[in-house]
Amino acid sequence: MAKKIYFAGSIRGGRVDAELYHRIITYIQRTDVVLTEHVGMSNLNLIEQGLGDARIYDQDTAWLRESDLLIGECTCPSLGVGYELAYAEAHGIPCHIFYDRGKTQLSAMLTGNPYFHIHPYEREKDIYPLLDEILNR
Ligand code: 6K6
Repeated sequence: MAKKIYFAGSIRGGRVDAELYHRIITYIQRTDVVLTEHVGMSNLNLIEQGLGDARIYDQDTAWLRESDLLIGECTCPSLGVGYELAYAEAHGIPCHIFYDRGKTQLSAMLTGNPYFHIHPYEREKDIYPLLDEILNR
């Protein structure tokens, strides 16, 4: 059965990796459901204007609670993604964190927590076989 995946990536923390998020989301969608497809959208500024922050928080925390797995791309630091990771941990949702080791040093609050499955990568192409394993393909 298709799994429900909460994909977490930076929004207000910066959109430098938005196209990468889109490619990862599209890859996951080959077999599974991504609850947070909007994280990879390029026209986010326009869409974001229409939504209140309280609604965003309520919707995202509800999606987190119903998700089977969180997959985060954390190269671009984001307070919201950090919050989502802690929220997912508190609700027992498995979390897989990807980051480009050549571009950033991940927070010790993530690398130091054995709850999180951390996947440093050097090239984007390294991400996809790991996703296959995580998604049991
Ligand atoms: C609607 C469509 C696209 O964007 C919106 C409105 N904004 C948000 N909608 C849904 N989730 C959001 C929005 N802004 C932040 N988030 C959540 O926080 C996402 O799930 C991201 O993983 C994370 C990003 O946090 P920041 O601190 O970088 O914004």
